[in-house]
Amino acid sequence: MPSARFWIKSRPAWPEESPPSHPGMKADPSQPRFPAGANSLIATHLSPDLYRSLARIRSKSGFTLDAAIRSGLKNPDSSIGIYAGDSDSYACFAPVMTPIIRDYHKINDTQGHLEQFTPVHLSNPDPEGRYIRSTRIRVARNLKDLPFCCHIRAGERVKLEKRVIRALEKLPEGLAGDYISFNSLSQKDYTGLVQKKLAFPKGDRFQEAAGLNRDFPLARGVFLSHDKGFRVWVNEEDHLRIMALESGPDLSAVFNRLCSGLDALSPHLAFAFDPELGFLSSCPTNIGTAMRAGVHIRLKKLEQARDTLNRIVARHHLQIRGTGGEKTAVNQSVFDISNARRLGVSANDIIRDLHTGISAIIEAEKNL
Ligand code: DAR
Repeated sequence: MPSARFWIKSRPAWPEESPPSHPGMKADPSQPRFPAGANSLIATHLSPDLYRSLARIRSKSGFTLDAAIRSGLKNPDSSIGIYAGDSDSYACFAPVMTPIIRDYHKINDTQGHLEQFTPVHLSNPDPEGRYIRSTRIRVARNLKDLPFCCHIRAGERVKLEKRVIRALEKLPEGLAGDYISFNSLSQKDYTGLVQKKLAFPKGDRFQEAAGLNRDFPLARGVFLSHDKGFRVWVNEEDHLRIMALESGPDLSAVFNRLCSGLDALSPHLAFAFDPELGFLSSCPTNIGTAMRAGVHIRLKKLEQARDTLNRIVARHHLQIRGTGGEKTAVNQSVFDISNARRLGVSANDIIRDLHTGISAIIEAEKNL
């Protein structure tokens, strides 16, 4: 039973409330106005009373609720609408973060993070390689002593990049590679790397509104192992997105490569972590394992039998995204299918769910 620390009950004294910015400060901070039609989790859970009780709280790095909800205020189609500015945001704003976390991750206060990330040996779900185009597994990680990407200052971002580059030099031979700082690239070279999917683009409108694109491309970059099968994004939505990927269906090889990379980096980087919430991320959807394990899979028949596909996906705790990822369309019958759960399950649970679910989907595709 996780302690109540993050589940509000016996909270420590509130962090010092920010003093009124001027003597005439209104006793009642003006209520945030969510766009018409907004049904994000922040719009659902942030009542006027709750806003009043949190409006003056500042986290240890000075982050405020107003800053946290900028994206949800600006984008009526936000699904979540709030980002954390540092580790402390999860404690400071727990009265609204907790219901959002429980709602999104579908957990109650007896469930919490499960830590298990060990190598696996799974059968090949697509031996003829007829369906799975590629496999990609990533985790989000943030350093615990720096503000997260929507609140970090320019100098801190540069410091973080240097610290990560030093840690990358400790990778074993099989994962060794090169770090490419976007600052060092011409616009043409940077755009070329983005088109080849070797570099990440500037954040979308949700991330823009959250402040994640500030100072771009300062201290942004990617590490690419020599075989391109292990990569690290620096200062995207999180301080680090650590990933393993390859063409084809070898889930075990990709999972085990990521496991090796994390084992090599973790001793040199202190990650933001909480026993109940797991690894802490900018977006509360990514806490826990902070893992997204998925495949790009071509399903010509199930594309025409979407209810069948949706039933199998739900049964195995998976989710469907478009070919280009979040909020994109499915092109040429290629679906992005990945784990739906990040918190309350371990990394090994996730890869097992993916393996079992993808095997069932391929069986259904064959039988249609
Ligand atoms: N688009 C934002 C975040 C949703 C989750 N995806 C992330 N974190 N990349 C929203 O509130 O809809």
